[in-house]
Formats: sequence, C-alpha cells, structure tokens
Amino acid sequence: MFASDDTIVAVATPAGRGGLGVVRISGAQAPAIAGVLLDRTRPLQPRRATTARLVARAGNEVTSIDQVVATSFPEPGSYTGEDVVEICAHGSPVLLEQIVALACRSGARLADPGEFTLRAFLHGRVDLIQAEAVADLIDAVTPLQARLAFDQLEGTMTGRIAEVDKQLLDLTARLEASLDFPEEGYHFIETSEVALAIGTVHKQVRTLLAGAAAGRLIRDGCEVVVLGRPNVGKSSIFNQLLGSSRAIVTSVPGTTRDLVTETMDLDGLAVNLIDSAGIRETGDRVEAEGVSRARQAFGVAAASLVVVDRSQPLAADDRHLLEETSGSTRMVVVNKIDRPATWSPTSLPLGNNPRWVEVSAFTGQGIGRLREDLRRMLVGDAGSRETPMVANIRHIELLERAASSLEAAAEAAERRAAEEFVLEDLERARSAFEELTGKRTPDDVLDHIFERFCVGK
Ligand SMILES: Nc1nc2c(ncn2[C@@H]2O[C@H](COP(=O)(O)OP(=O)(O)O)[C@@H](O)[C@H]2O)c(=O)[nH]1
Ligand SMILES: [Mg+2]
Repeated sequence: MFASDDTIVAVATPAGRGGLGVVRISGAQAPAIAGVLLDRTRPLQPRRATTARLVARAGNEVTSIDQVVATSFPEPGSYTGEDVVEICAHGSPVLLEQIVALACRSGARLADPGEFTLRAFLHGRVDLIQAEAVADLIDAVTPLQARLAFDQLEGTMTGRIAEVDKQLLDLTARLEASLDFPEEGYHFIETSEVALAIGTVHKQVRTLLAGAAAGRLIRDGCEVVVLGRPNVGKSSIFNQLLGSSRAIVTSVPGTTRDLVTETMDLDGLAVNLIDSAGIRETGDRVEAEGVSRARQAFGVAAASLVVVDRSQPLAADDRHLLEETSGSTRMVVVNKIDRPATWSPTSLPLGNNPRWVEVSAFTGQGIGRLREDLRRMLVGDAGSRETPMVANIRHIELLERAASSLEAAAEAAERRAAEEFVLEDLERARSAFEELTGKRTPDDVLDHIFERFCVGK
C-alpha cells in the first residue's frame, strides 16, 4: 500500500449522475497521460483551468468523448505533493468510468480508497491528524461536525501538539546535557524547574483532553432514550423533538412496544433519539419484552429523558424509574403542563440529579428549552470555544498515554530521581505525540486509518 512511485487515477465525485464529475490523476506520469487524453498540442499551463476535448485514440483514429475543463497542479504544490491533473467532465458515470479506463490504458492504475490523501501524508503535505480530518469532513452529517473536522484540517490540533512537543524537546535536551556531567547532577536545569516545566506541559495536554468527551459526542453522535411509565407522553415528546409525527401516539397505555429510533440535529449534535415502551410492572409478555428493551437502550444511551405526567399523581412506577436513573446523565421532563397540576416539580424525588424541565408535548411549550437543556447536558458549551477539540478516539488514547507518562516524569523529577528515569518517561510522552501526528505511526494503524476513506479522496 505504501509504494507511491506509480500514477493513480479515480473518480473524485460521488457515484451517480451529476452536473459535473471530476477525475483525478496523481503521479509522475499524470501530465503525459493528460497529454494523451486531451486533444491539445501544448501541455497544460500550471494551475490554469483549460477547456479541451477529451479523446480516445486507437491507432490514427481519434474519437471525441467529451468537452472538459482540465487543470494541472505540478509537484510539489499539489494536494498529493505529486504532479496532479484534474479533469472536470460532464457528470455521467459511464463517461467518467470511460475516462478512468483511458487513463489506465495510458499507464495509470486505479487508486485505492484514501490513496490521494495517503500520498499527501507521505509527502508531508498534511500530518496524520489532518489526513484523518479529511475523512471526518467528508463523513460529517451536521454543520458542527464539519466545522470540527475543518478546524482539525486547518491544523489547530497539529499546532497545539507541535507547541507541546517543542517544550518537551527543549526539556529533554537540557536533561540530556546534564546527563553528560553526572557528578554535577541536574547541571543545566534545576530539579524544581524540571518538575515545573513538566507540570506546565502536562496541564496543556489535560486541557486538550478536557473537551474530549464532548468532542467525541459531536464527532460520533450519541443516543438519548426517552423513558417513563405508559401514557406520560413519551411518544408525543419524541415527536415534538423531531418535529414530526414519527411515533404512534395513543391514549391506550402500552402502545409503543418496540424501540423507535430517529436521528435529530440538536444544534449541530447528531442525536439518535430512542422512543421506548412505557416502563412499568406488567404481566403482558409482549409489553414486558418492550420494557426490557427500554432498559437495554438505557444501558447503552449517553443520556435519558425521563418523562413524568404532572397532571396525575406521581405513581410508584415513576418513583422507581427516578431512583433507577438518578446516578446517570438524565433530564426529567415534567409533561402536560397545559393541564392543572397535581404536584410541583420541586417536590420530585430527584436524588443528587436535579435537572428537570417543564413542557407540554401537546402545545409545544417548553420544547425549545428542553432542546437547549439537553444539548447543554450532553456537551456543555462545546463547539463555541478556542481550544481545539479532541474528538477522535485514537487521539484521545494517545493524549492519555502522553499525560500519564508526563505525570510519571513529573513525579520522578520531584523525588529527584536520576535523569535517566525522567528522560525515559518524557521519551514515552514524545513517542505518543509522534504517533499522533504520524511521524512514527505503525503501518497497520495507517492502513486502518486510510481504509475508511472513499476512493478518489
Ligand atoms: N394534555 C396533554 N396531553 C398530552 C400531552 N402529552 C401527551 N398527551 C396525551 O397523552 C396520551 C399519551 O401520549 P403518548 O405520547 O402516547 O404517551 P407514551 O405512552 O408515554 O408514549 C395521548 O393521548 C397524548 O395525546 C400534553 O403535554 N398535554
Ligand atoms: Mg409511546
């Protein structure tokens, strides 16, 4: 996978018909292949979109296939860092495949998924964090996900990591220098200074990690389950949140027996909302199955909305559920406030989990507030801050590894351990950073990362 001296070609636009379609060629032979494909006497001028006739040649016979716009990007200033030619043709899948086939006949080979970006990485055009951001940007399903990925592509994370790594390098160099003069001990740097400097770096890494849980929720989306005893208005709230009548609402208790799932865009957060069967003690086998599925959904969901009906006295089933969910990420939704109240929310047995919001699924009152509160409960104010957001599990694990090595290093420095021990921990932290940016990343990890790309990217 990592040999990159040949020339690759792929359609870069999505499968199916479109106004335009782009074929991308990258590698040393790209300009020559373009010369064969295009009916021109002179080579393309760098970075200048040029209209040309695309032709198929057989012996002396030249058949026109399409009128295209071709652009040449010479190495090293192209996306991949190699010679690249982009051919923008009419968006017919048949036509685009034909152009790809012609390019292959002239010496190109079909690109693997993500191979253009892999080459950009191998040629140092982007680091690994940025290459991953390309895939995230393409996969984004909400504008906030796209923004998060684009920030990463712009190098906000890369810059932060480089800063941290530079401080570590400096520290390592000074410790190594004092190693060369063993009788002097910490010669080029005071022990207290070492511990302090490590502490500063450690804090920067922890700051990056602080937003990680929210970052992951934004990048990957999450599940939120609507719970409550039958007839409190779960399906009505589910529908209000989604803004459509997706789940069946009836006044007969026990109607929703299976899980109903829909994805909603909660101000940029992709939330998989799950409507569940009412949770209550029941003798009915089908209903009991529904109840058990609701409990399973609660087990995997990031958070729950526990619905209670303010127009009815609180039932034993309500109390059980409030108690059962009190240790989790939960919002109590006090529903049916359009009706006369039989109790006040302040009297609810909420334990140490005080979040509640009053709504009427009937009139829609309070639903906006519910959306805001739910979002804040899930990710806080994330997405509106300056620190780059760590969102990728690979990044989180490596930063955690770096953080714990830094802790160990600081601890060793504090107890005035020999420089070797401090250095060893610092090296471990640095190697985590190198794996993060791709300076030193195992091939199987690279394979895994580029596998998830689409062909043509
Ligand atoms: N007045 C009033 N009725 C509601 C409200 N929410 C739901 N209902 C009614 O309560 C009944 C049960 O609603 P449903 O959403 O099916 O409850 P579920 O069993 O918890 O899913 C239906 O007749 C709804 O129309 C509300 O806020 N106000
Ligand atoms: Mg229901």
